[in-house]
Amino acid sequence: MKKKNKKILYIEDDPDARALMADIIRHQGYTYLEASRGLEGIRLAKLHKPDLILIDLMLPDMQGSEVTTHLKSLPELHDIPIIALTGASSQNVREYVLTAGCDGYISKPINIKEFLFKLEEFLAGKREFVPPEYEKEFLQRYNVELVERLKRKVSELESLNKNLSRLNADLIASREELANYNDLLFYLNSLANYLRTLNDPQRLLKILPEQIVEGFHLDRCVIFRHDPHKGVIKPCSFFGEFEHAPEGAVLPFSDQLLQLVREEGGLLWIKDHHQLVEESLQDIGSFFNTSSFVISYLQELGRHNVQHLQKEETDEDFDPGIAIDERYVIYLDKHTRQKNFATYEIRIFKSFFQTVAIIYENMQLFNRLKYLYKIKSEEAIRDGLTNLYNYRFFIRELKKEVARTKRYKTPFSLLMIDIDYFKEYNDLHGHVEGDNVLKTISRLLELNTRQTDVVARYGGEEFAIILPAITKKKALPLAEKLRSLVKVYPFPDKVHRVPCRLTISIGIAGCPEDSKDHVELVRMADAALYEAKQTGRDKVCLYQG
Ligand code: GH3
Ligand code: MG
Ligand code: MG
Repeated sequence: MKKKNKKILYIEDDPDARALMADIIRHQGYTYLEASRGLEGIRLAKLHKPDLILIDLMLPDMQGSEVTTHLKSLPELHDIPIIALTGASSQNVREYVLTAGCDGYISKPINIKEFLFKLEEFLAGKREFVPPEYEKEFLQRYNVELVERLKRKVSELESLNKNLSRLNADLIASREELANYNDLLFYLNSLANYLRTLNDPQRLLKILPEQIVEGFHLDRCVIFRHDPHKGVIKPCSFFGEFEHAPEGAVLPFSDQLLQLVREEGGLLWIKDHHQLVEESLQDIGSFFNTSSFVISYLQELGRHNVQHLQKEETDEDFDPGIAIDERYVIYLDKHTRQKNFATYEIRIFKSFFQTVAIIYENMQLFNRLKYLYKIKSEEAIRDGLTNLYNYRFFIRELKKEVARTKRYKTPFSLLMIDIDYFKEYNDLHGHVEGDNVLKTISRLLELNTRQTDVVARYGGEEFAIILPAITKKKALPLAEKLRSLVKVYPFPDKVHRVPCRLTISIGIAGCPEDSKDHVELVRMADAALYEAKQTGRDKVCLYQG
């Protein structure tokens, strides 16, 4: 092997000595490596695997002998010759370096010629003679080192193993948690779907506590109605085991507590008594005999969603106040099970209650819409003054009746009614009194006909009545009855201070007798009415074709 391929590592803390050695060794064509500390020397030896190591006995961090013993204990470096550079050549030093595992030593100060000669010898494989007793001692040191290393390895492995078992336990726990989480999510989803099918908000609040307690494995759930003016909450629905019956309980709920809940986004989780800083919270905790519970404010959770909506989708006139007008507080705990909530459960509750808030809001809006729709559709078919059916509805019903007659051959009659000399009454008593007469006559007509008859205000002081399943002939006595009822009715007469008498005239046409066309029928009943007017009023006339 060529010299220049040989690597020599020098471990020495004295920079001058290193500089000198660098010169000598490089000059000979060897590759020179150097370290100023023991640990650095070990690192370089492992990294470069030199052909020979020169070591000083006194190093700042370790003894040269310790470095040597360590290097010799590593199988991959075991065969590298290590030569100690000693300041003295006494027997003690010689014994010292050889028992440390050195393969030889060179005394300092060095004689370059002699040094190079020895270097060549050591590189060529020569080793200092080690007396058996030294070797025995070295082997003992070496064994001690080995045992130490083994111990260290074992303890490293042990701690690694401990970490692994901890990791494994964590994994099992998170697997269980994940399974629970999954179960809860599944339950939550089906419960939310079920709640969506209800359309009564009060029913939703009534069944919610039981569903929550059973599904989420809790002890108790109470829904309170919040009265912000009095600063109290009162139970309106609950389920679970209670030490004090919640009915009739009135618990405080201060503005500060509401603020706390608001800051937490609508759901406050009290983990232990340290958190019971607020007086209302202390009272709630002592009522339920627990210091670990959850309070959720339905309106806050709902508002949270509405605000979100408001920003993105609605105009400025949108009033989130209409969403939930009742304020509800949901309380839950699992105190008697001696268990605390897990963070994932709280997250699930929050998203669940948000869903409940949305469902609750939607139900309220839906019911309001239904109510408005009912009012509006009634309004659309009723006359504003008399509350009788209006002209539009009358025509629709008339068409239907005509169609029914055509199909089932069932007859019906149509009455056209007009108040006699109503203009005079109006002129004498004024429009307000005239309106009252219209209302009174409307009631008389309504009360004295059947539920299935359609009594409508045709316009002005004219009325129309559809009498299903009644022939023209049978309609006559009924019309006569209506006429006489009006005739005897004492309408107010403020001018003469005596009851005023008013009369009506009625014209009757029959379907299918007179016509099977609704426009024709109206015209015919009108013609009969005209005849009644012409022949003296306060009369009933049948259409005569
Ligand atoms: P006739 O016996 O020929 O029917 O005489 P009349 O005065 O009843 O008939 P006319 O058609 O001349 O007048 C109808 C009057 O009904 C005119 C109007 O003052 C009155 N009228 C119509 N609609 C209303 C209403 O909604 N309120 C009031 N107060 N009066 C009404
Ligand atoms: Mg009239
Ligand atoms: Mg008229």
